[in-house]
Amino acid sequence: MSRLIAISNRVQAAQAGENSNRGGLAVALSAALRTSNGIWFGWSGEQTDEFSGQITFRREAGVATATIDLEAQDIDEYYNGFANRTLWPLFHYRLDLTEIARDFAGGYARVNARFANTVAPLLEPDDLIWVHDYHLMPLGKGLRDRGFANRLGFFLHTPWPPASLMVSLPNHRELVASLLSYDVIGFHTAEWRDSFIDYITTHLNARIEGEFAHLDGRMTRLLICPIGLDATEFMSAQGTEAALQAEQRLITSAVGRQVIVGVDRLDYSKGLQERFLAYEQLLNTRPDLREKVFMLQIAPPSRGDVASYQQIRADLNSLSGGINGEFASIDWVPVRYVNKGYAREELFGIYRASRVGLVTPLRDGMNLVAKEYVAAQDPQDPGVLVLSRFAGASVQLNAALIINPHSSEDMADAIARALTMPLEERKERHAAMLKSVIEEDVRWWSEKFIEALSGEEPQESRPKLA
Ligand code: GDG
Repeated sequence: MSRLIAISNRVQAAQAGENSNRGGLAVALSAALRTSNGIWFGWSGEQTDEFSGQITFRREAGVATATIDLEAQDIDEYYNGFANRTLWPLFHYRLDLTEIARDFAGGYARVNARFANTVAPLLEPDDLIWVHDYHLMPLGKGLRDRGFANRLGFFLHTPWPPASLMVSLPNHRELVASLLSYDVIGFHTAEWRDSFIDYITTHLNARIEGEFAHLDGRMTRLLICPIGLDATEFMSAQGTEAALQAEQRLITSAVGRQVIVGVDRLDYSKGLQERFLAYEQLLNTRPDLREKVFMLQIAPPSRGDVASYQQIRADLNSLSGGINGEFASIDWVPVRYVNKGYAREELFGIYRASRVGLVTPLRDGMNLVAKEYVAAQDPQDPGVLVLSRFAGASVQLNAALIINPHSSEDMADAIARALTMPLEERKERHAAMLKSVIEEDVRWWSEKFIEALSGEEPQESRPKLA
């Protein structure tokens, strides 16, 4: 059996059942790495005065990890720069927030080369190499240039933007062409894959045959592989002390009011302002609902070094304050806005106590919160998921109330409908979604990708011999 080498910006090995902030991805990858005796390689999150290429080897949660430290300039230009100020906004259709700077592009190329140089001595010829996310797009080509003929795979956790946006990146051709050095590229949905195909056929003259893209004699499989939740692990929170306590605390404090919940990293892609405005619209147009509901928004800050994230934080402070100032009474606060994170078991209890789950991103590769909300519901009395059509999750979770987050009216109507939905309809919608969350879980996802990475080709789309 080949070893799996996972490479991502940050390394976060995790134990199944471990009650940490680490997401399903960490748990699934850790499981796959343990089975294959693999290694997880990436940045430690630490800063060093001068990059030395020195690797720190550890065993965390039974997984071999290999990490490097980066210089302040690397962190500025590669991580806070090209990854978070150029690619993230661009890939989430926010050209207005996309910052183009040569320093950023230079830092990105330098750090990707540093990754390639330092990981190279660890690789054996039949290792399967799985690179994650937009931080490391050129890494596959970097390894090919250094003579590696291994099977190389890349998974994109974000959307792939339309070609008309992609071309605003000065080095777009070189960057996207480098992706075709991989043997497999995975996307959450057909929409993101089709957008990629549109770019590579229009701007690189690549040829598509079945599931494969051909360019310069190389062949890359374009795989639709939606990430799932570690449903078993997440659902095992049920009945734990932490989950029950969080659930009870929320129910008791609600004094009979229905809870509308949102849980998101504080990020402009998550549509938080639009959500607050829709809730305000609901309170304005449905006075009968005032004092009967409240919205709990949990939003742990992220990427606080980037100005656009500081801006959204300020905007949300002001929006939530405005709504509370306008509508609150001596014993009712319409918005409970919390800028801190909770343990996963507590989140389970919070979701379970909430009648409505609001997941309203303007663009999201997948969105695991939507799946967590479904997994945490009581199947005999489930809450209702209100889900943006612009989240990748809306493909599998199409039994949610699907909304357009740009329309406050649409969103406010859906919240009102969710609050009064009859039990039978709630159960039916929930059962359909739970089936997908359980069957297409994170193990299903990693196995599907690793199978493709191992070179097993789909019968129906095997390329015809020329
Ligand atoms: C990227 C893509 C794609 C949030 N608050 C707390 C907390 N969280 C956890 C959630 C969830 C995770 O963070 C967020 O995952 P998402 O999928 O919603 O979003 P991104 O972070 O943007 O992830 C996304 C994902 O990659 C995987 O491919 O789905 O589209 O953007 O698990 O629960 N966790 C804890 N406390 C919190 O307060 N413990």
